[in-house]
Amino acid sequence: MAELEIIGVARSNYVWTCRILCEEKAVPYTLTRGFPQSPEMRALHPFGKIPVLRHGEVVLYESKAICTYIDRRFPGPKLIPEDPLAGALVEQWVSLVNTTIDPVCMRRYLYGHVFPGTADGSPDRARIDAALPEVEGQLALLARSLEATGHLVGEAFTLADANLVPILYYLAKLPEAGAMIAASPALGGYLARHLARPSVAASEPPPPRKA
Ligand SMILES: N[C@@H](CCC(=O)N[C@@H](CS)C(=O)NCC(=O)O)C(=O)O
Repeated sequence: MAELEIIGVARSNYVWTCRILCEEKAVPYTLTRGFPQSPEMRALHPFGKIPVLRHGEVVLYESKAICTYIDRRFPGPKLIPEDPLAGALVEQWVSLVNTTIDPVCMRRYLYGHVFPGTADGSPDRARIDAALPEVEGQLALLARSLEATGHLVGEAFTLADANLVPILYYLAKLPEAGAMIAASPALGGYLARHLARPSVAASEPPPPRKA
């Protein structure tokens, strides 16, 4: 059978989600290094983004599409439930996180810390402070949604959780969002439990190298 490749870098939250899917379903895969906007990624993805999946003749981009392919193509636990409502709720959460929560919490807030673009490399306070009220509101929504079962959809781990956990992992490392997560038993407990999940632990990105 053709080798399945996830192309990107381990630190991308979207790459991590795809790797969690492979681990959950015990699909052998290779993580092939590909940097966003490199000539290699531009040849594979119309906007040069990561991740891209390659599996024989199949080349796919967009993490949601990649995860759907892995879920349907391989045996093992279903990460997108077949039940119509549960499946739709997974779609709902993946869409909401990717189109609304990631742009605020990752691209605006987290990037203000890790890719600030300031002259001395210090955090971009204006950008961070402008994003914080929305970050707080979004984390509160997630906390309320996780309170009942400890999962975004139903009682089991789904693609919705595989998509959210990498984002919370990175947010928890930052001072303001980290304090919000630590202060919320629903969010803090959810993150701790899921980081201990074998599929998540096995694919956790390596720590950044010290300069
Ligand atoms: N909607 C895309 C988002 C992918 C994405 O934004 N990936 C980031 C890395 S986490 C990236 O490639 N950024 C580089 C860029 O946008 O130029 C997906 O779900 O795959």
